Amino acid sequence: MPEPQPARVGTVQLYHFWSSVCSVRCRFALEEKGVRWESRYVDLFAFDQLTPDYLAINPDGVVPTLVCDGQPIRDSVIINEFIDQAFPGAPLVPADPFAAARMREFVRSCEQALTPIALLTYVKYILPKLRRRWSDEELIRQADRRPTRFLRDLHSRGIRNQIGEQELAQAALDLELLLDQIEAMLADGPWLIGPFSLADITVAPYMFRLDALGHGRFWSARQRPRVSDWYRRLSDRPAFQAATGWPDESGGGYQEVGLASHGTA
Ligand SMILES: N[C@@H](CCC(=O)N[C@@H](CS)C(=O)NCC(=O)O)C(=O)O
Repeated sequence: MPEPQPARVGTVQLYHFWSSVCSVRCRFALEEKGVRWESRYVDLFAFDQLTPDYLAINPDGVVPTLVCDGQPIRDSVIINEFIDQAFPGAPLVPADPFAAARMREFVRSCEQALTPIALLTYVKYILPKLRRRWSDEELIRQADRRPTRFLRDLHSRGIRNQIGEQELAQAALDLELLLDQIEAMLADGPWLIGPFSLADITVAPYMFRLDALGHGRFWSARQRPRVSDWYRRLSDRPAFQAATGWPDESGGGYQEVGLASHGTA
């Protein structure tokens, strides 16, 4: 039986936004596989994600979307599995089916952790950035246009200052539990599951985001030392640097609202 060949793919475009954790996740996978891709920048602070053209390829009005040979693929986790299967290069899913299953379990935990990440990010970064660009009336109007209930609710409550301290504290706690899980997983090896995989790639943008939001204190040589060491090795990878280093094309970056990545290790 001949070895299965990776699918033949021609043009690759990624619709993405510089700081979106789900976009970073896909840029990281593309860079790890050495895929040549073209950027289609979707400025979330200009509501590009809600234009008819973009909604035609992503009806949820979210980034990222990968368009490969003219076919859209949506959802960062699905996109990354596609990237791994469709392109040559080091595999990002463990060959052992048990390890692959554990990897997907962990990836699912990361998908669930998008809610606490989004809550913290919204209050500390997204809302302050949006308020520098738009009036509250306009933001309320745009919140109602979000196709998904989750984003409609997040933006509608956020703009009305209804995301309270207790909810944010719970979000931080949920993320600390994820970090505890990572600390435990790293007892078995240098990467989360077997060789470097989509498990490491999937959670990496959350680490970068937590660091940018000032939560780098969640890990250190004393607190969660294995997380600290793993994140240092993760951030040394050229693909991680390319993925997280995409510039804020409309300017300002995290610094605009008093935040910055401190490169905590
Ligand atoms: N499950 C989706 C979630 C995508 C998502 O929520 N993307 C956010 C940025 S990380 C977004 O586009 N938000 C648009 C908005 O807030 O209007 C995925 O993994 O791709």
